[in-house]
Amino acid sequence: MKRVITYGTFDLFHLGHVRLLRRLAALGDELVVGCSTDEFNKLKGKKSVMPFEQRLEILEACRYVAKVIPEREWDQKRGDITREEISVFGMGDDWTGKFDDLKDLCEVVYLPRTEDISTTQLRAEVKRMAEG
Ligand code: C2G
Repeated sequence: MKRVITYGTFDLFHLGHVRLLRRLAALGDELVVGCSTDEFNKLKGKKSVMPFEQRLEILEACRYVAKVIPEREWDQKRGDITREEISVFGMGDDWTGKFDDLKDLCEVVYLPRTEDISTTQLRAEVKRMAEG
């Protein structure tokens, strides 16, 4: 059983998230996602539109995701990889190089981001539409 893991906020779940999860899931048999808690997002300097519980439920409903765990801190990845028996750690390539320290535990891959879509862009678009 080849297991893959990734981490993120996944706010306003969109096509970029879907395409990343689909590609990561294709690298193994099961994909585990570490979903950033609201408290951890504060540490990341992020405030999500959707609270953790909603982002968690949406990820659990995604066909490419076998399991969702909370991401509470930067340093939990090594323990997660060991406990979940992970073979591949993957992220979008805006993180290229940032997690290479995990290479002693598992394969580390960075996949191209999906162009022209992001939570930030969606928020701005909704705001523009709401203002008419
Ligand atoms: N992503 C993507 N294409 C987009 C937008 C996002 O491939 N158009 C990817 C990002 O590269 C990331 C994942 O989707 O791998 C989740 O993105 P975010 O929710 O923005 O996650 P982030 O805030 O980068 O948190 O410990 C790692 C952090 O928790 C990552």
